[in-house]
Formats: sequence, structure tokens, C-alpha cells
Amino acid sequence: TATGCVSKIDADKPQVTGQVLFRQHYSHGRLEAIFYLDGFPLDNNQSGRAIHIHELGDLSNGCDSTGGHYNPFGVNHPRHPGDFGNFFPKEGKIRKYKTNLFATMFGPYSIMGRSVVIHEQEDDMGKGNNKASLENGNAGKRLACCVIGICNKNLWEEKLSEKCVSLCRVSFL
Ligand SMILES: [Cu+2]
Ligand SMILES: [Zn+2]
Repeated sequence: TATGCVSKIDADKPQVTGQVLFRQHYSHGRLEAIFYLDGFPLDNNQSGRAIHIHELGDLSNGCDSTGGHYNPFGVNHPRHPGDFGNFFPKEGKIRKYKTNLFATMFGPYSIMGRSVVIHEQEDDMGKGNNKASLENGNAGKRLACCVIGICNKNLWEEKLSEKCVSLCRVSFL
């Protein structure tokens, strides 16, 4: 099954747009994801940007209505299934492939219909010594978000091949 999530713009912040695509072939198969995002500021802000799965696929009040981290097992951050960690934009872009993710698209804990949120700040990975750190990593404002739905699998193939091109370029340099 190929699914994914096509981003939605949040008006007042950096205009982060793009796609987060997921792929998982069967219920105990590994979940893979492609993070393909544009629009981060071009200044030398080297800080990471946290990306998480939030509980609700509700954008009625923009990214603010997506609730907290999807936490079906009642554990602390960063052990939620959608705690994807920090991403470091280069030239305003994130191009990242990840595999063996803990989240799933199958069964009662499926991420379908939930949301992906891209934050303004770095995820402290639960090491912030405060309550919020164990709930959300103190990742700050929500720059962009999208609801996870079923998408055309061509999106995956397109993005993956583009990503390979840029990976080769990076390692060549
Ligand atoms: Cu979040
Ligand atoms: Zn979390």
C-alpha cells in the first residue's frame, strides 16, 4: 500500500510546502517514508526542525487542531510511533528517506487519517527536563501540517528517484 500526505499551507509562517509519503507493503512490513519539503528560510539557521505524527487529522483550525502527538500506548516522548526526530533543511529544502519506522498503516494503530506536523524548532528528544519535553519535545510552533490519506503511488516513485539524484550529488562532493 502506498499512502501519504500532501501538505497544506499555514499562512503566517515560512511557507513550508511539499509531501511526506509513506509506504508499507503488508501489516508487519517495515514502514518507509520520504520527507520532501520546501520553503524553509535560507539563512544559516542550522537548527533542526522536528516532524511528528499528531493524533488528529483535523485542520479545521490549521495545524493547531491536530492535537498532541499520536500516543496510542501512553508512553513518553520521544517513544511515540510518529516521533521522526529532527530534520536539517539545506538550501531551504528537506529531502530525506527513512525506513524501519515504528508507526504502521495497518490495524488499530494505523496512522491513516492522522496528521504530520512540521515544527519550527528542534526536538529536544525528551531531554529538556520539563513536562513538555516528555510530551512534545518542545518543538515550538507548527509550520505546516497535512492529513495522512491514500495517494497515487506514482508520487513515491517520482520523489524517490529525485532523492537518489541528490544523494549521489552529495556523496560525490
Ligand atoms: Cu509535533
Ligand atoms: Zn512525541
